[in-house]
Amino acid sequence: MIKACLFDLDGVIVDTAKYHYIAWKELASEMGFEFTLEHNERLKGVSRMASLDILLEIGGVTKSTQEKEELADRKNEHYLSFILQMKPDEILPGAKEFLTECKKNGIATALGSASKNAMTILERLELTKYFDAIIDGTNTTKAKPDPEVFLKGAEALNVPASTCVVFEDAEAGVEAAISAGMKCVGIGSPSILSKANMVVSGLDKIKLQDIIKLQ
Ligand code: B16
Ligand code: MG
Repeated sequence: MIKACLFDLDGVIVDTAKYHYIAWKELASEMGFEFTLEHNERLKGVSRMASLDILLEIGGVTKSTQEKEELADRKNEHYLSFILQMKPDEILPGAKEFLTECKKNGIATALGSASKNAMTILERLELTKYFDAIIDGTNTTKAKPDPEVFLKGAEALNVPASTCVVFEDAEAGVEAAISAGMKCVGIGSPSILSKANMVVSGLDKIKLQDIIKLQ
């Protein structure tokens, strides 16, 4: 029986990818190269420092560890200037309703995000109270596709991994869910998320009853 739903943040609950994109693009421009929307796809679900490594590889640029830390901090300050302006109307369609359905039906909920800004984002969206556990970039050490973030979520909710369903928009996140021994609903394109048990375009396209069938 399904006992818990674990949600990725960016791409499932809210579209912060557009803000990450503007901030990374600005950094690339300062270093003298172009960063495109296609490049941005490679950064979805990837941690901040791993994203910076990909950005530097795209630009063919080498930096010292200290320079990389400064660049990551600068990118985050720019990103935060957008995040701090966010309002609850930026919650993706169906997300709040799905979380409410979970609560009504006694299904536990956890956030499983790579972001170190997850708490700030949830607060801006007024969604913190909908999650029984929050696992994010501040309390994980291994990036998706490692299952750590979701296994920690199941542990915090005190439920077996086999009773959890993960909602993910990134391929690495789907792989993390499957390695954790959980079911996975992909949010996005079926061709990219082919390893998920089912794929929908958004949380507004799925009902809690649909995921019970995944068992
Ligand atoms: P931060 P998710 C991920 O969030 C984003 O998809 C990814 O683009 C970002 O680099 C990562 O968080 C780290 O974010 O810089 O805020 O720590 O999809 O795992 O919710
Ligand atoms: Mg995501």
